[in-house]
Amino acid sequence: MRLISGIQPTSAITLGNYLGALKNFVKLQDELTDVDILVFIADLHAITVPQDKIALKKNIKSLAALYLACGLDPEKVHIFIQSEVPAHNQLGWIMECNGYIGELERMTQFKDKKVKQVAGVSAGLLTYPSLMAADILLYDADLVPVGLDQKQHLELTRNLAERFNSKYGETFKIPEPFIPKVGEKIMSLTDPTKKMSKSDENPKSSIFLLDDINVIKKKIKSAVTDSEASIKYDVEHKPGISNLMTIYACISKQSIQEIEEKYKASTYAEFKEDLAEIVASEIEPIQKKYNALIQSKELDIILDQGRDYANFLAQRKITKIYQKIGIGRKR
Ligand code: ATP
Ligand code: LTN
Repeated sequence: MRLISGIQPTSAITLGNYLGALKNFVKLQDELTDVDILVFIADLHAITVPQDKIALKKNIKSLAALYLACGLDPEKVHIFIQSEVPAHNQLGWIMECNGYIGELERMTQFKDKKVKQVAGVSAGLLTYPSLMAADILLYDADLVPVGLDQKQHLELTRNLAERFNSKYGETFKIPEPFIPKVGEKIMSLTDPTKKMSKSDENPKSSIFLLDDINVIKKKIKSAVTDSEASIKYDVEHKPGISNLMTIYACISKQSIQEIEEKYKASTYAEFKEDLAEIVASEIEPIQKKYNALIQSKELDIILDQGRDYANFLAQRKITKIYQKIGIGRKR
């Protein structure tokens, strides 16, 4: 069985990325036996929107260190940088030729991001899901742990794989998404009807794993809630407190019912005070490990090994795919 996932190095990662994706990579690594796990840094995806080259370089390295600091074990997981495995681009092109503009235009993320591009919408922003399909299909992955916002891209990946298989014969495994039951969509702290996102213009909306611990606590204490002041889970009518309860549940591993019971006589301020401590105690050790790793040589060694392993698998697969399609000379 094989598992693959990636995160874009578009900025420092948020608590949403951590609870919706990264924490689950670690959980699956610890729970599953006999599984080959690949986790990569999706730098080719990051450039679908403008990036500052110095910041991008820094974010790539920083994400690699965060993967390890959050608990990915290089003995169990192959960590690599997407752009260091050229077969992603090679299969990405084939997937572009196998997909339709109409289905790409229907992607919610494309529609949301398109309107924010002041300097023009890149063709890559539209074809991004074809590259994402390539990332997954190249490795015949069975399972792809992601947050809810990526579900649609996973469905497209499955469609592209099935379409290719019926056109050229059995080639790709059809992957399954793995979306957590709690934490699949952590919401913004300033507008709990919107997803917490790395690229939100308001820094108070998102908790970044590398934020100063006191800043993290302040952001939680000033998170938007309703005026009713009862700690009850009700996404429709009380999205702010429900989001904070989800964060609490993900980290403490208590159920929403247990949290409701525990805080039935408490104020929002008391609940937020406890949540701030819980989040801080989750993030503080991550930051300590991160600070030790970011300057170490270990990081480069791990990324070199990950690149070599990924290239070995990916090269073998792309050769077969070229043969199936009839491009090149090799038969
Ligand atoms: P950007 O704002 O640059 O689009 P992002 O915060 O949406 O970034 P991605 O790199 O697109 O982050 O996502 C990495 C992983 O984190 C994906 O699996 C995605 O589903 C998950 N994820 C992102 N935001 C959240 C969130 N708010 N809650 C849960 N999971 C999330
Ligand atoms: N599109 C994803 C990142 C990503 C990914 C992948 C996730 C790129 N390729 C392959 C899982 C598998 C996002 O979070 N924006």
